[in-house]
Amino acid sequence: MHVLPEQTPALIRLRDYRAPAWRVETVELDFDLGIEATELSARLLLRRDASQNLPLRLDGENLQLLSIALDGVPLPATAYRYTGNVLEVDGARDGSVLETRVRLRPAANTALEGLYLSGSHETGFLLTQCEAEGFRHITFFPDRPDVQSRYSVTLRADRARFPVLLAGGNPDGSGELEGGRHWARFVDPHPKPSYLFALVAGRLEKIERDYVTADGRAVQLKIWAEADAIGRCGYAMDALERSMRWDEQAYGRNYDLDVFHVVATHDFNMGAMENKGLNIFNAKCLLADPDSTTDDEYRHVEAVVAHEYFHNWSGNRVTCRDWFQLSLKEGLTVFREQSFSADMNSAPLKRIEDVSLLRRAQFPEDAGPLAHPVRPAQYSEINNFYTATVYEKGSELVRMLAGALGRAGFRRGMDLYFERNDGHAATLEDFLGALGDANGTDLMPYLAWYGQAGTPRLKAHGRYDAVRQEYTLTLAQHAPGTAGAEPRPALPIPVKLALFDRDGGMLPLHLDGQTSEGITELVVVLAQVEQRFVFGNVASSPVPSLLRGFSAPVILECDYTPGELALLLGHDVDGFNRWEAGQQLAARAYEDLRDGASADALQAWCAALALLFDSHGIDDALLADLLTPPGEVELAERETAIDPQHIHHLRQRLQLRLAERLGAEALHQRYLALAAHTTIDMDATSQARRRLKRRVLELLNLLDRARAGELAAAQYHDAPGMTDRLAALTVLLRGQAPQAASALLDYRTRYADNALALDKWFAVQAQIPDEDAPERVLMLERDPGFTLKNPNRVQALLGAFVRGNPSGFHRIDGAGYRLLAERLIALDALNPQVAARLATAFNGWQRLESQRRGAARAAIAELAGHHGLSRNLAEIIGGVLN
Ligand code: 0A1
Ligand code: ZN
Repeated sequence: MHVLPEQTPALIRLRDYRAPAWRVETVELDFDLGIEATELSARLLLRRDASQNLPLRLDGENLQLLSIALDGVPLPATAYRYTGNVLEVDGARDGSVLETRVRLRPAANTALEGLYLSGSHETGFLLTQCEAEGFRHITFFPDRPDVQSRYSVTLRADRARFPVLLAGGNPDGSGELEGGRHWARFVDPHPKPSYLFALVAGRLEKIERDYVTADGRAVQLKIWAEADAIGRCGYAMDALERSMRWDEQAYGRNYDLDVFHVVATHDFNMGAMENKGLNIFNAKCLLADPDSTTDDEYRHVEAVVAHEYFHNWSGNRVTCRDWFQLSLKEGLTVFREQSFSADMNSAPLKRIEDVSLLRRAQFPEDAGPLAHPVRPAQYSEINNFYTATVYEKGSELVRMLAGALGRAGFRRGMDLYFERNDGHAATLEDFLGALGDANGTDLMPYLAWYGQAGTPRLKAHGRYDAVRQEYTLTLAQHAPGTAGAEPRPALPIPVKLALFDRDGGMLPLHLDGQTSEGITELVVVLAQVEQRFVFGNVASSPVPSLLRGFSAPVILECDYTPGELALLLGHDVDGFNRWEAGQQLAARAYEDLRDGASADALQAWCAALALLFDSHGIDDALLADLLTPPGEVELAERETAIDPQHIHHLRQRLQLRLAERLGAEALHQRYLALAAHTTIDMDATSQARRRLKRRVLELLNLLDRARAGELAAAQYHDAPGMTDRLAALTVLLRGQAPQAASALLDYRTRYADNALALDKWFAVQAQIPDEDAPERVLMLERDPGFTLKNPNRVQALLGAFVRGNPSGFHRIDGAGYRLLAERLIALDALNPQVAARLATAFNGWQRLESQRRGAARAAIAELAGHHGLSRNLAEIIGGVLN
């Protein structure tokens, strides 16, 4: 039968949604596994929607069809048609059984979607990735999340080559076959969408733990990894157990199968995947040991383990009706993970980390041509919509809803959401409806947040009337990109606030004449374009602390003086807002340096931090963050014609001014004091010390390279773990220290066989912000450890260069742009998903100053003209060019 070439991709639109004409009640899959070729039979029990008179159409992506039968009768070629994407079958009825057999080529699958090989032919293992539309690369199926089916999966393979056979669901028998082969069966009692199907087969080791759920189910937790990695799975196991307990306590959610499998692979396009009962993790989000994992990475492992586990309810038991609702599971699950991590670690530090990520990744996305609503209205390639907007902004929207309902109200709402939608494919309306209904309130006004792109601006202006002892706060919202466009509805914007007197004390709040004794913090909701809030009994002109805890994902514009920001930086008891005041002040100090007009903010920033540096009353980790100005990407958001090299230099000067104010001697002494406590421990105090030690060393490195170089060289060699080692290496490289070369060489040799540690060796060099960055990347590409076939390695070198090194990537001659464009073509032929994600680094080129803009446009236009780009890359490049 003839396979037609792929057709021009059409746009899929939310408004075109139709319920499926055909569903699948049960699926029986039978795999004969092999690395070069795998064959599988699928038996689907079909259900027809009588109200739609449509022929049976199944998705199937370039499958080699070996046989096909309907209700036990082999079909003649005239009874079906296969275009290469869609299989149309004549004669199917409600209750029909369709049987197909196909052959797959796992070893040739470099896109890592569907069934593929991780590692080498000799020692690697087979696994699947089905979200979003990978199942159609495995078999013919209505591959959409609103088709939920019960799965029974049988795996057969050579026992020596594939001793471990896993699929989602509960184990349902295993045994020997002839010729050294064996089989195993898994049955999943919970109907699920096809994107949650998974299998794994190969030589893997495991660690196990018994777990009993709060509702009394005995569960075996098993984490699987290759032999050289199994020793690094213990931390993930602990994190899994903590996640399971937390979900029982915080949401009353229990695990619902007898086994929970987790598998680590080095070949994965994303962070991890929540397949029912068989989570698959990118090794970098699962493996952890002190020698190769930094503190930040430890926290990331804990967060991703929790995220995937939490999906079992927010995603699996209640799934999405269609991919436009992706944030229903992702935004909600990110929020659940953020709450968990805040409970496990320091809540303000977690908030700082999450808001930093939002600003670094999501705000620029939302401000450029790739901007899209949390619920997009259309897409060409769904894999391009696993974005910071859907995940991170989506989580902020859930946070606002949770804030509006309060802790108990949110829990009530979530209980109702799970109860109503268990086993169903839901929409964002179902979510808001359940939260509102459980609390007798209407949350539908928040739906507007899901439908519009762009970061809203919130203008705040305060006026104090000394005679009436009144403080009037005027809040106004402004939606971005609205010039000439239809006016958008006002969004509900919850603003958590407090008022401080000029000594840094919190004032009691009497809003609009209501007396609420003892209240010093409250939430006002701006529901109109502009609103005034009047506070009475205010004894002196206050300083407002607004959007505390970042209560809404907006850009706040408030006419603070540097002194007022310094006051908040010194006194705000909300750890997040204290940091935020410091960030605002640092950004103003940056502008002082850039414009040369005033030095008020610069002085205020340095003076406030010098006080905090000496005060000792503050957490080391928070102090480290306070001593760090906004990153280059965030600073660029404030510019009109962006010159990333200029921004880099200004930010360096800003930090130098801070370092000078603190003084080399004080920095050195602080470093020594912190270094005296060096341990390998993972408790919060030890992590906080390492974080501050790193920051202090970086600041000293700006002032006195020789001294910092000596300290860093010693720290590198004596480091008890990766956090200290990598920090020292970074300082040596940034300071161009004479000891840098030997440390790099030592690292390369020490970690030659540790892929995750080696990734950091590539990344740290790709991020050196000097003129030679593009040439350094070319040199590193020639290292035998580099390959375009491994997404983590691509991320480590090319990703770190284009995202983590703005001044290097944006070199004025356009060398960085050309390098990226060339690599994208090569990468696209191997792995379109990874290519498309990397290509988003071109986002925002329109706002570059003219010379760079021209060079970027030329590189992107040439790429756009390239023949045969994948749909993934074409959609991003097309979008970026607009
Ligand atoms: N649902 C996963 C993310 C994910 C999406 C697509 C993938 O395909 C390669 C893999 C993972 C999560 O949010 O964890
Ligand atoms: Zn997720």
